[in-house]
Amino acid sequence: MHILIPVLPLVAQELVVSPGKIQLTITLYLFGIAGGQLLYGPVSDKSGRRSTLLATPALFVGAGAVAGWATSIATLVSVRIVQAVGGCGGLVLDRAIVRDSSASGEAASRMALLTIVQSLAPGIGPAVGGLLGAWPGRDPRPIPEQTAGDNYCDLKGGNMAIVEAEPYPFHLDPAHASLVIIDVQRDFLEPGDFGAALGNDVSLLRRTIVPTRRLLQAVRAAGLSVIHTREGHRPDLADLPPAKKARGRLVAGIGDPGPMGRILVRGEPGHDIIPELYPLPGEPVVDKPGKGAFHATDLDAMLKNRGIAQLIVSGVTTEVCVNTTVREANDRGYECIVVADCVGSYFPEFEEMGLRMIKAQGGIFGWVAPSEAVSAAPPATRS
Ligand code: C5J
Repeated sequence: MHILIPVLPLVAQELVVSPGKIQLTITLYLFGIAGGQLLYGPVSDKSGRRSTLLATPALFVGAGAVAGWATSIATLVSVRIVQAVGGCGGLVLDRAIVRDSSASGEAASRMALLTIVQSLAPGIGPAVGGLLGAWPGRDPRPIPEQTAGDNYCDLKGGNMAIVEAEPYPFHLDPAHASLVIIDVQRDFLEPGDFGAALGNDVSLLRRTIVPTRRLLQAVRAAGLSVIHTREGHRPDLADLPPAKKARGRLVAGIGDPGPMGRILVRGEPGHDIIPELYPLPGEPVVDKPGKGAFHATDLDAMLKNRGIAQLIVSGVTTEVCVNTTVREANDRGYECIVVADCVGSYFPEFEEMGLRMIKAQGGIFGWVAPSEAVSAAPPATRS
């Protein structure tokens, strides 16, 4: 168990889960150990102590191997419980063997010796885990340093940078640019929530999480402002147009009870931003009742007050709120660069067309570029 402790943040990053979820791999492991203790007494009474003791390492190692390849938190936690049940065989059975085979005066000292030996593993486990985590090829440095390279410093220095974009290179002015992350809300992205309940494949949106985290970190480190938006309505639904409420003829639509509270209602868990991309204190969150982030919000004033003229746009969904916002921004005179791998749609064909519509006709609404090209943009004036 303890070998995992130093690398938990890396595992959380790889599986794109919150610190709270990744720590279940420890808590539920301990529950597995507790449950296993109840199991092995009766089993070994029937099948023999030694044969049961020899079978448990197989369970431990097998589950450990599967854990190493797990690609989702659900798989990782499940196999960790199995691993714990395997691992606790030794804890119960070796004590039972000592008790069965010791003369009455000897048992206590032999058990104490066992406890000493068994304490060594948890003692050295975190150190081993730390070493493995820092093994060459498993670089634990923060993401922006890995992805942005030398050029990143130029962006940080506030120099104009050239982003390789379509339909042609975009001159990014970090001093007057802001990252706008559209509607990465639990109602849209969480498995089992509103978007999924409508029959959508949320993994198509969730694939944007890792690149957006990288972009977010690079942009924050470079000192650009970050603005988050959330689509949703007042709890009394006074700002929900009846036409929007009626649209789709949904059994459970906006304002109705959903898997994470009332659907798209402010203050409800599902309305909030996913933990992986949660705003830092001080980063503005714009609550918008419409698809576009400018409609009925103070976003325009906020941008103008900060002297922002360029928007780096990410979020969901590409063809709905991202596209609507980019068009609104374009009409208000902002230059938008949409980050292709950081926007997502439930419909791959709309994703593609949504991006093509932005960059068509010489960039009729703006530019499109991959996140790497934005965070590692070289300076415009390199000697
Ligand atoms: C939708 C959004 N698709 N944020 N909202 O209803 O794109």
